[in-house]
Amino acid sequence: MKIIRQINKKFTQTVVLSVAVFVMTVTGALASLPKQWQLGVPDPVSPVAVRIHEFHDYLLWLIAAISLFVLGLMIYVCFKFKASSNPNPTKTTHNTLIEILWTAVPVLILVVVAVPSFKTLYYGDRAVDPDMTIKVTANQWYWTYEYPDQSVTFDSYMIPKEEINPTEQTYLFSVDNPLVVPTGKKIQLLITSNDVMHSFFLPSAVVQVYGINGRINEAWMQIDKEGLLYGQCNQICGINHSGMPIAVKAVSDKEYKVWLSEAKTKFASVSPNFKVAGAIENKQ
Ligand SMILES: [Cu+2]
Repeated sequence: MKIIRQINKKFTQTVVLSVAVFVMTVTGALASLPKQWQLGVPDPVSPVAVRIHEFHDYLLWLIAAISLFVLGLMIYVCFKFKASSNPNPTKTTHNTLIEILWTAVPVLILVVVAVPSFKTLYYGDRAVDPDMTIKVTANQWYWTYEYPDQSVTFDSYMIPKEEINPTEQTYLFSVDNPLVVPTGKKIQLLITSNDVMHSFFLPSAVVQVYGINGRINEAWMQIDKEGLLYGQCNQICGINHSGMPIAVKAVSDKEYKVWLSEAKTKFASVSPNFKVAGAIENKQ
C-alpha cells in the first residue's frame, strides 16, 4: 500500500508539474526552459545567437549535401566495381585529375566554412559601443552579478529543492536573484571567477564564456524580447556544479529602471575595495 501511495503521489506531482510547465510554456513565461522531446536548440534571443543559428543552418545544408554526395559515390562504386561485374580487375593506381579535385574541393569547402565562421566569431567576441556593462563572477557555488556603472552587486543562488514553488519555479533552474537586464540594450559581459573555472552559459543568447580566476573574459548580448532565460554553469567545477543555474530576466527599459532603483536599496552594501580605500583615507 505504501508503495502504491508513493507512486500515486509521484504521479500527481508529475502531472501538476507538467501542467504547470505546459501553461508557462504556452504563455511564454519560461521561453528558454528545455522541453520534453524538444528538437533543436533554444530560440535565439540576441543578434549573436541569430547569426550563430544562421551559420548552424548553413552548415547543416552543407554537410547534408556532402554526406549525400559521398553516399551516392559509395553506392555507385559498390555496384560498378563489384567483383562479379569485373572478372579482370583494373590495375589503375593514379588519376591526376581526380587527385587534384579531391585536394582542391575540400580546400574550397573549408574556405566557404571558414569565412562566415570567423565573421560570426569576431561579431560575438567583443561588444562594440556597449550600452552597459555587467561583471559576472563565478563562485563555488553561486554567481555574483555586478553593475559597475550603477554600483549594484548581488549574489544569485539556486533555490533548493525543498523551497521550490512548482507553479512558478523549476528546480535546478530557478534562482533567488536573477540577473535583470533591459531589452534591446547592448550589454558587455565581463566574466571571471573567484575560485575554480566555471562557465557562464546562456544557450538562448549563445553566450558561453569561461570564468577563470585572475582573468577577465568578455562576451556580449542584447536580449530583444522580454522573458526569463535560463542557463547553467557547464564547466564541471566541483561537487555542486549542478547547483549553479543562471537566470536572466529581460524586462522593458522602464521596468529595468524601477528594478535598478529598488536593487540599489535591496543590495546596498559597501564593496570591500571601498572599505580598504576608506580605511587608508581615514588613516591619512
Ligand atoms: Cu561551475
